[in-house]
Amino acid sequence: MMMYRDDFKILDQKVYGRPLVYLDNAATTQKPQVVIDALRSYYEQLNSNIHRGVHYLSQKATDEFEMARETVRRFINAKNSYEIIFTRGATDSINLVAASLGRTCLQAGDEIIVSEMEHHANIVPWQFLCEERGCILKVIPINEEGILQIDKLPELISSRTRLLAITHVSNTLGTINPIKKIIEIAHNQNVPVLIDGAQAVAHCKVDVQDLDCDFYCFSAHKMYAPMGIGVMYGKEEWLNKMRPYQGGGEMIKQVTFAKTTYNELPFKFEAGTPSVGDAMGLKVAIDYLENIGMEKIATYESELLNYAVERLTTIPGIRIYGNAPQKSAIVSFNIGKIHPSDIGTIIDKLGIAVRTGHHCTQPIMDHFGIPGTVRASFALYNTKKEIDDLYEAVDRARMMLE
Ligand code: 7TS
Repeated sequence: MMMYRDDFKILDQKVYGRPLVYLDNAATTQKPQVVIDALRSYYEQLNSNIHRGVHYLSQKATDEFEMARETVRRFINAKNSYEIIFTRGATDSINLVAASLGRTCLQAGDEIIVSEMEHHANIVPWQFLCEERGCILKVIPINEEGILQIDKLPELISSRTRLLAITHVSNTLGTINPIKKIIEIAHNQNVPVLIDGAQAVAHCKVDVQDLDCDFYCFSAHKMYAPMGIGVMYGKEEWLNKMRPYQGGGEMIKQVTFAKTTYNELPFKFEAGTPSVGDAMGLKVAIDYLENIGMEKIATYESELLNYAVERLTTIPGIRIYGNAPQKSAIVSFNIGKIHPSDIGTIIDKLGIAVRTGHHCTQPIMDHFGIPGTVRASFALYNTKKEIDDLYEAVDRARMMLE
C-alpha cells in the first residue's frame, strides 16, 4: 500500500523535529490529493447554490451533487438514490433519525435498545427521546473481551421495542459486531435497526440491502473525504413515514400560512443549503477507495492490526481492551496504573499522534473501571515501520512513567 501514501502530503512532515506518525484515524482520516483537488476545483469553477437556479453553474452543480448521491448509493448498494440523505455527519444522521422517528412513531413507554459499546452520538439522542417522550432505553451488555453479548438480545426485545440502534464497529474496542445476525434477530420481532457505520465504511465493504438494515449512518471525514458532510441511509418505507427533521428551504412542496406540504425524498430531509463542495469531495473519495478495493484495504489493515497487537503485547504491564476475533484496526490499551494521557503526551513529543481518553464511549470506560485508554487506529496509508515507532515510543514512555 506504500504507493498510496504519496497521495497524502500531510503525512510527509515533521512534528517536534520527528517524522509524523499519524495513528488517530478513528477520529478522522487524512485526505488524498484528489479529494483536496476536487474541493479546490469546485470552488474555482463550479460554486453555486443548487436545485434552485436556472443558470448554467447552478444546474451543473446540481448535477454533480446528485451524481455524488448516486455514487454513495452504489458504494453502500442502496436500492434507490433518494434513500441517501446528505447530513453533516454521523452525529447529525443519528439525531435526524431520533428526532424524526421520535416525532412520528414513539410514545411514552416505548423502548429503544442500544449497546454498551456505543459512541455517545448513538446514546444521547435516544436519551433526549426518553426525557421528552417518556421512552425507555435498554442496553445490550459487552463481556470482558469487548464482545457484545447478543445472546442477551432476545430477552431485551419486548412488544414495546421500537428501535435497535447499534454500532457496526466500536471506535474504542475495534469490535466488528455481527450486525447481519443482529438485524435478523430484531426483524424477527418486527424491530427496525439503525446501524452506526461511522467506523466501518472506510474499512470494509458495506451492502445495506444485504444487511437489510433500516438506517445506516456515517461521516465522510472518517473515509478520506472532507469534514462537514455525512450520510443517513434510510429505507424508503421509513423515510416516507417519518416527519422532516428540520424545516426550511428545499424541503417543502408548498408553503402557506395555513398549511405546508413537504417535498419528495430525499429533499424532504435536506432543509437549507447543503455542503455541495464536500459532496464532490466525498464522491472522489469513494472513487479513490473503490479504485484501491475495499477488500484489499481490509486485508492490509488487518495485517497492520495483527502486527500492532503482536508488538505491543510484548510491553510489560500492557492490557489491550477489545479482543474480539472480528476486529477492526483499532488498538486501545493501558499500561499498569499509568494514566493514558501521560503516555499520549510523551509519545506526541516523539511524533506519534494517538488519541487518549474515553473516546466518547464513557460506558465502556465504566465497564472496565478505567478513566480512559490510549488508542492507536490505523488506515490504509500506515506502515509496519510506523507500528515499530509506536512500540518504541510507548515503551520509552512506560520506562519514564513507571
Ligand atoms: N459513531 C462512532 C462509532 C464514532 O466513532 C463517531 C466518531 C461518531 C459516531 C460520531 O461521528 P462524527 O463524525 O459525527 O463526530 N468517533 C470519534 C472518535 O473515535 N474520535 O473522535 C471521533
